[in-house]
Amino acid sequence: MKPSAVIFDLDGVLTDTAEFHYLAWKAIATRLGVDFNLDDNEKLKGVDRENSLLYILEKGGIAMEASQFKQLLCDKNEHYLSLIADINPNHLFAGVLSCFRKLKASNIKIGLASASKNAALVINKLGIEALFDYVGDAAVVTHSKPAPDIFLAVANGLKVAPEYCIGVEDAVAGVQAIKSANMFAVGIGDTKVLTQAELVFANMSELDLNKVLSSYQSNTAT
Ligand code: B16
Ligand code: MG
Repeated sequence: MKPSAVIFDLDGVLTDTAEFHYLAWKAIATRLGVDFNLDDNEKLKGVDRENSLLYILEKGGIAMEASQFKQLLCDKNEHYLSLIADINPNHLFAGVLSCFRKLKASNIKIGLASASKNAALVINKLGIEALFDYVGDAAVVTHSKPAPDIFLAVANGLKVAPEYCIGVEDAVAGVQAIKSANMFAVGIGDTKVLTQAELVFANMSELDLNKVLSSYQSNTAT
C-alpha cells in the first residue's frame, strides 16, 4: 500500500516557532510566579493556547476570573506575534523543501495540521503556503491535540482516508493525535520522548522519505 498524503505539524517540524511559544509562555509564567522549565515546555508542545495556560495555572495552583484568563491569552499571543514578526523563508528548517519536492514528484498530497491559530500567518511568512494541498484550521476543530480532530479534518480536506495518511509531529500530544486518527506516525525529535511514533528522525534534514515509505508499506501490508 502506498500513502496518498503526508500531513505535517508546523511548530517544531517545519520551523522553530516552538522556541517562540516557549519564550512567550515563560514570560507569562514568570509574571504569575510559576516556575516554567524545558520539561514543562515539552509537555505544552502541540497543546492549544487555552490548555497551555490552564497547565501553567494548575502548576502554580492559581485560580482566576475568566476575564483575566482571556487577557493573559491575548498577552501571550501578542508577545508571540512580536517574536515571529521577522520570520522569513530562511527560517524554514533544512530538508523541508526537498522533502516536499519528493512528495510532489511521487504524487503524494501535502497537508498541514497545526494546533496554532497563527499557522496560516506563519506558512505565509515562510513562503510555503502554495505548496500545501490543504491547510487545517485549528480555530474550527472541536478537540485539540492529543485528540485526532485536526489530523482527521485535514485528511477529510485532502479527500484521503486516514489509513492512507502519514502524520509528522514533534510533540507527544501530536503523535498521540496521529495515532488516534489511525495514521502512521513519524516523529521529529527524540526517540525516547516520541515513543508512540513508528519512526523517529532527529530533524527534517534527517528524514529519509524512502525509509518512511517502505516502513509505511510493511506496516500496512497484511
Ligand atoms: P497558537 P503545532 C502548536 O503548534 C504549538 O506547538 C503549541 O506550543 C502552541 O501552544 C499551539 O500551537 C497553539 O498556538 O497560540 O499560535 O494558536 O506544533 O501544533 O504546529
Ligand atoms: Mg509541533
